[in-house]
Amino acid sequence: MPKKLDYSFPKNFLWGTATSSHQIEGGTLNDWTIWEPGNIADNSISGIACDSFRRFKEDIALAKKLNNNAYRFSIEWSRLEPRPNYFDNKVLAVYQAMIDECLRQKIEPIVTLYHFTVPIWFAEAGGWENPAAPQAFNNYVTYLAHNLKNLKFWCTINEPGLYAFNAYGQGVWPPQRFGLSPWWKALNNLIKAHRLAYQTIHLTNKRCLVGIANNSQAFEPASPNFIARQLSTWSKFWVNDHFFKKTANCHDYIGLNYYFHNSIGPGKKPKITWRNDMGWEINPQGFYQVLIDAKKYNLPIYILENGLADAQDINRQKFIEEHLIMVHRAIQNGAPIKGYFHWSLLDNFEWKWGFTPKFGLYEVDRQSLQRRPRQSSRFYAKVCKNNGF
Ligand code: GCO
Repeated sequence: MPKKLDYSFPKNFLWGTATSSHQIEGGTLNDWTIWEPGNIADNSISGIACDSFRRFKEDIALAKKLNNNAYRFSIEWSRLEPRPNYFDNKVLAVYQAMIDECLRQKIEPIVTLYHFTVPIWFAEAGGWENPAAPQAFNNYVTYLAHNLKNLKFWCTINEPGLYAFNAYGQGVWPPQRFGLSPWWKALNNLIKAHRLAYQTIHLTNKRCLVGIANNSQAFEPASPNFIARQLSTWSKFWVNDHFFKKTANCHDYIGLNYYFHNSIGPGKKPKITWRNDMGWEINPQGFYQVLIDAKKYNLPIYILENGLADAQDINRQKFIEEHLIMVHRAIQNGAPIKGYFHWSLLDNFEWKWGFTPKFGLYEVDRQSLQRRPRQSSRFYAKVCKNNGF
């Protein structure tokens, strides 16, 4: 038995790590594959990534070494449905094998159906702006719901709001459609897509849990100024609550990813003292706010991502400790948090930043693709083993 823990977590708490298909699998052919050349700053396009589509057993074994009892990964829609309405059985068999391998290792698989990448045919037909998009997505979901019979935990869409903002609002991710109208259309179609998917999965699969992973952020007014307070409340609504509100009754759990804290509006911004390698502020206090606020939904809460880019592994252990203290505190204060997934299991393709940011508990050598545990992974493995620290 470990010595008495300072922070012990509820029984059956899920301790996991998270990844996504395009970021780790390698050899994917989707809207990002087409877009990357010429758009990725250091030209480290996704390419072979971590070759995880072939090495998934090795990677699930890494999760096992971390004493994870859960693992979140995603299915690459473009692989499974390379042409409209044509589903590749061989690809299905690989994803089924990933699920089975997790179950065999006593790891609960949590599977995301759409994590930022779409098939080329879908993108060419207008992507998420196309009014037919939710139905096209539902077709893919129907196929999965009929086939993945032993999957309990489904996450339909990763960060719909953030994706719509980056791809359409700001226009910095494919399809780079900048404007209010494309943004609004895409966002509303994602809302419809989740609602349909929720129903579809429940029709065939009675005991499943279905939700999304929302990019939930902390917002604070920069000053007590009226405008700052209004702007902060307004931003919080649009980023954290809008999607959940529009898809009310279509969530069996509240899935959220936490990375960002924002000081909003006019006023003197507090000096940021802790940042990750990408310059993003690290703010565990903000995590607490987000978690306590999610109590209002009266649903179990799963933290489906939280992590940092830290190539030297100087801050990762402290980051995990400080964030888990907030999770613990939120649980003590009534937030029904049931699981924590660290982003990420291994270094991977960080979207428009290429392979430079290192989010992994395991380091991946870009030449040999060999995985090596970072020091902080030993700490996380202990936390998972002891259900606390
Ligand atoms: C996101 C995604 C992940 C990222 C991670 C680190 O939040 O953008 O879910 O794909 O890699 O968040 O930025």
